[in-house]
Amino acid sequence: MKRQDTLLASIEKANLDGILLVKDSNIRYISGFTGSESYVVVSKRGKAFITDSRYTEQAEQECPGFEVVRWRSPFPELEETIKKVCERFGIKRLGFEKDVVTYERYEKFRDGFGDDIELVPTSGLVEELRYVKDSSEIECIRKAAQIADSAFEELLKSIKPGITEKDIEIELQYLIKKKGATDIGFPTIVASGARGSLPHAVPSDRRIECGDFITIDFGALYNGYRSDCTRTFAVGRADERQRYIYNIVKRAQQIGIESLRPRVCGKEPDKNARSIIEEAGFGENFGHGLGHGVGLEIHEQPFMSSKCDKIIQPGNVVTVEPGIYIPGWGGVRIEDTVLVTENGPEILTKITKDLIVI
Ligand SMILES: [Mn+2]
Repeated sequence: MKRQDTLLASIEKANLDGILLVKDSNIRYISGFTGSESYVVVSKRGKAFITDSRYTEQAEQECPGFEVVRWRSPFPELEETIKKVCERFGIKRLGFEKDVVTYERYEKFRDGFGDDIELVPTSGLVEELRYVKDSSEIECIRKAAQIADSAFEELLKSIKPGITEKDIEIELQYLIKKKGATDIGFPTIVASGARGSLPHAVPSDRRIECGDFITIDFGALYNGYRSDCTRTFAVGRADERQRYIYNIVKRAQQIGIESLRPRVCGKEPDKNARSIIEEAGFGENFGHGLGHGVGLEIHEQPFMSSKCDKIIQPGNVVTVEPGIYIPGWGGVRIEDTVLVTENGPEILTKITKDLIVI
């Protein structure tokens, strides 16, 4: 209820009579609905959950306080259904999420609603509320992180020269689900040997060789919430250059985490971690931002790059994930999911960052 009340306050502040939500994660946050392809209208006068026959029963169970309105044959079409809801709730100025409503969908709404309802583009009204996690959300992320940690530790036992990156991906997915996750948190990245220079490598048929570095970026989904963790480790042995570069990234990651304190600007941790990598001469090999928020989505606010203007707050859950990527050689990335507390950062993904050699 508190979330809905806070949203109502934001709507009023934006001088709107109501808001139409179409983004699944925002709908879930506000209504509790775990499905997809549905629409929510929130206003002072009422709250409607608009969906078709696939989801009406589920919505009635999951969304107390919402009037469930069915559309699609034999019921009226979507535009007409939403229009009627707005008329009943006295909505003349209706906000919509401009970053997710396609132009085609906007045209259909505009033409279907006519002159009586003004469509007003909005940005981040619900995301702004999701930015600071409450204790129930933090517990879900914590649980997701625990499951993923445990799965990774078990996965290591089965990695040996000769198996492929895809074998690793499949085994990790199996372990994450077996240990109680709803699903994996996002498509797993497995990058071995020279492929390690690809920050977002899709697992391939490449076979693991002795002396490889392997980077695995993985997470679990638990009750709608995600964890995100990356480790780079060696198979059989690690040479001097591998250890040297690993330790630079490890140091940068540590500095990034230590910088993650309430009331600092989100660009600060990026700057501090990046300076370690730059001073070591690898600035050009670290092309992405330091990290991002994690929650109902795998990538959400705050996006911690050099351009971030968000202020870090207790209750933010973010990743810290510097990397060094060298074409032809490979790469290293180390990532944790970190909770910001009043007392400083708390690391939720707890796998060791001492170089693992299996
Ligand atoms: Mn990440």
